Amino acid sequence: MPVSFPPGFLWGTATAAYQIEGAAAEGGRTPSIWDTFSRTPGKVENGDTGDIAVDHFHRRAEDVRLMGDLGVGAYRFSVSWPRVQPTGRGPALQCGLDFYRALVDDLLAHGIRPVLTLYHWDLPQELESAGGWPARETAQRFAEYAGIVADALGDRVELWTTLNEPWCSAFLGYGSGVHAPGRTDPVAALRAAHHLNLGHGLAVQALRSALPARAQISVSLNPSVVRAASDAPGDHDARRRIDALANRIFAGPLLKGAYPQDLIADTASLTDWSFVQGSDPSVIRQRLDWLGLNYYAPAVVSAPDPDRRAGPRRDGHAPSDHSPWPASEQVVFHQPPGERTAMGWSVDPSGLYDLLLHYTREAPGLPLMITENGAAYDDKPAVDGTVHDPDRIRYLHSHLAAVQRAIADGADVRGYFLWSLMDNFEWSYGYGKRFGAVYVDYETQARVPKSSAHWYGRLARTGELPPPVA
Ligand code: IFM
Repeated sequence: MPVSFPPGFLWGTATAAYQIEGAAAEGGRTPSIWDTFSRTPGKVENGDTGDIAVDHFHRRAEDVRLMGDLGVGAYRFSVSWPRVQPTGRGPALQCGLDFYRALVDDLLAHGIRPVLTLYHWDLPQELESAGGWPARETAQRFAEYAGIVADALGDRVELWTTLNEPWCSAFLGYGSGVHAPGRTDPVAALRAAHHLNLGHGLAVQALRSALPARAQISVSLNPSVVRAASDAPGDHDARRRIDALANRIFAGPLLKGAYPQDLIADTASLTDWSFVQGSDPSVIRQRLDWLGLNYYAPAVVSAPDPDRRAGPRRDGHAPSDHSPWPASEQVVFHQPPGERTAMGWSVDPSGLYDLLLHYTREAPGLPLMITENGAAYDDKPAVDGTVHDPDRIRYLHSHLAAVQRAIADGADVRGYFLWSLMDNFEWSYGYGKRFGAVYVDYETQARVPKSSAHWYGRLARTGELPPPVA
């Protein structure tokens, strides 16, 4: 029997600044690495950029009203670092902070709890030019920025998350190069992972000293649920290697205060890890109030294939000649049979169940929040203008049923955030992939709630999982 979701469970939607805001040059905002990357020919499909995106910067009030009408109880958004601290150092830009204050005030007026992400991939370009995440200094800069945002919004935001999906920042940004800044250097990727971890730890310290005691602080990871293709020892070892690079490189220092020994051994031909300095592990391991987990699909791997020339890439991420897996480039990734989304990602809710139970064991007593889950489909308006997305409803229903099973089996899950509130800029895929519960007509910027938005709103209002039909 499915259990009910616990009282107080947060039903939210999620977005990120660069994917929705637009207004790229307004109010003193300077370019982030994603502005530079997306304006570089060939980096993003169709030459799309976030210059206008879905114009949320100007349509903030309308978008909050939309969420209010749907009945969601929480909204996870990110702050654009170059909008509030253009060069990534020094004083804040008040008009940037004013935008987020107004957003939070609108949310609170509609009874929607704001959940603030400090970093969803838009590093100020000036900091990248000074070395980016492979440089230690960037971690210090991130902590300074965290303090600025905390001072400005700490009186009205209770739920905070430092980084979103640091794996993508490090390994897609500096390894395979399919994300900004587009570098393809495996050692830079490992250094970036460490400095993201360090930046998280320093930022938590800055937040704790600036925020009231009621503030709750977290980080949002995108752990890979990695499965071995068979019981062969080589496939199990491939699983271990990818698990270390995808998951334990973050969970190890964040939750246990140490990098896994097998990760250090696997990458020894590339680096001696001397960029990890004396007290870094204890700085990284800060007390968290909850852990954010983003889940889309599992990965299936088998033993390295020495004949592979180009490195294998993570399923669903844009193709690259460079692997995001330092020293494990030849591990083979498989596409399991069965249903897929428009990203080519398999639909497998059992992965979400496994993830929640895994972190229940790994971090006993730490509440979990699903800070992203959702699916892209090729949604199109019908002649009457309505948008029906039964595949997305089925996806959401099956994944939420998996959450219920995980709760029944002991996972302390406190909330769920549908990715995404509305269609938006899907990174190197541009506007070609639609993840939204709300359809956006990119010509007119009109918003049309899809049938999944109404379905999800009903769930958010009642707390009861409706049948998987509109
Ligand atoms: O759109 C992204 C989001 O920015 C981070 N998590 C995955 C989503 C879908 O790819």
